This record gives sequence, structure tokens and C-alpha cells, in this order.
Amino acid sequence: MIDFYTAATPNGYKVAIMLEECGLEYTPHFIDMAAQEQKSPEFLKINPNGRIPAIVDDGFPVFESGAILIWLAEKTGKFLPTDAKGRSTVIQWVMWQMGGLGPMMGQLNVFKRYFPEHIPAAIDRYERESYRLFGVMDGRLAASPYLGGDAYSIADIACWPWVRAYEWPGLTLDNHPHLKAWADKVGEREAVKRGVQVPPRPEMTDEAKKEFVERAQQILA
Ligand SMILES: N[C@@H](CCC(=O)N[C@@H](CS)C(=O)NCC(=O)O)C(=O)O
Repeated sequence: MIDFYTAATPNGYKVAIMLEECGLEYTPHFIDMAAQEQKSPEFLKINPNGRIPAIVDDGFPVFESGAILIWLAEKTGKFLPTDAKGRSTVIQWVMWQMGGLGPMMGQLNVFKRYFPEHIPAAIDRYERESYRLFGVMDGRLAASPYLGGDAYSIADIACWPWVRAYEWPGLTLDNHPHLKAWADKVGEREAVKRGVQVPPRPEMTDEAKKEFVERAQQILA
């Protein structure tokens, strides 16, 4: 049995989508990040880094979303090729997401939406870097149907929730047509549609968005 610790964020959705894609049984536990539950002593025993997502699979804890995707792919034999080159290609894109796309878009969110101080140079740096990374994916997807090659894989599952969230820091996909077409195609998958409902998140009103940003600003202050 898999216990899944998560919240409504791109990193959480990666794992939710993978669990749904693999048809695995799991129990979701929603972590209240505004209440800092991810820093509680109980949670730190599962993830010493104090962040979501994390899973406990038959008593074995796994943290870092990329590591969880690889764990689940190896457990099920799905969404990760077994030949050395195919497997390496997919893992390269997962690592690229973990070291680049996620952190850069994450910092853009912080400096554009949550940080108490307005620092144009930081916003500019992370915005440019996010667009550069969009360009890298766009180029790859001009030549290949999926990031990892011909087949949908954990590389797509790792990147898609971040691309989907492009509007939150005020980005656009208009200049990246291959990326936009891929994002639409992946978003049509039934398991992906189910995954982004874990935790359930109805369309946010402007008021709810404002409250969310205020809470994030308080945490960062
Ligand atoms: N590299 C980590 C990043 C995890 C991460 O940054 N999680 C955020 C939510 S998306 C979090 O838990 N933030 C709360 C905090 O920093 O206390 C992963 O991919 O799992």
C-alpha cells in the first residue's frame, strides 16, 4: 500500500499523475503547507527535507518527486524504457526538470508573486531562464512527439505540471507552439485529468488567489 503526502502544487501533481497513470492503489494525505505541516517532526521522518511530495511504499519512504517517479516506474515497469539508451534519455529529461525547469519557475513564482520586496533583477533573471527552458523543450518537441522520445514517459510527467502552471508567474506559451501542442496533448490524458484533482482544487476565484498569495508572503516574510 502506498501513502502519498502531497499538496496542490506542480511537484505534488507529478506524483499524483504517475500514481493514476500506473493504476496504483494509494492513500492521499493532504499536507497543509500554510500551517507548515511539512516541517512537523512526524513528516520529517518521511522526508528530512521537509517538503512535499513524499510517499511511503510498504514502509519504505521515498522523497524528491523525480526519485519517486523513477521508483514507481521501476516498480510497475511503466513509463521508463528498459534499454540503456532509452532509459538514459528519459532520465536525462527528468533530471533536467528537477535541476532546471522546476527550480527556475519556482523562483520566478517566489520573486514575482510572493517575495515581500520587488527585485526587478531577480524577476528578470528567472523569467528569462524560464523562457530559455521553454525554448529547450520546444526544440525537442519539434523533433520528437514526447520529451523522452517516441513514447510518453516520466519525463513528460515530470515537466507537464510545471508547463501547465505557466500563467501563475505571468508567462505565455504563445512563442513555443510545439510545447503548447504537447501540453494540450498530455493534458487530454484521463489519468492526467484525474491526477490534477489530487488534492481536489476547484477553479480559484480572484479572492482565493489573493488569499493564497498573502499566505505565501507571510511564510516568506
Ligand atoms: N525538489 C523537490 C522540491 C519539493 C518542493 O519544493 N516542494 C514544495 C511544494 S512544490 C514544498 O514542499 N514547499 C514547502 C516548503 O518549502 O516548506 C521535489 O521535486 O520533490
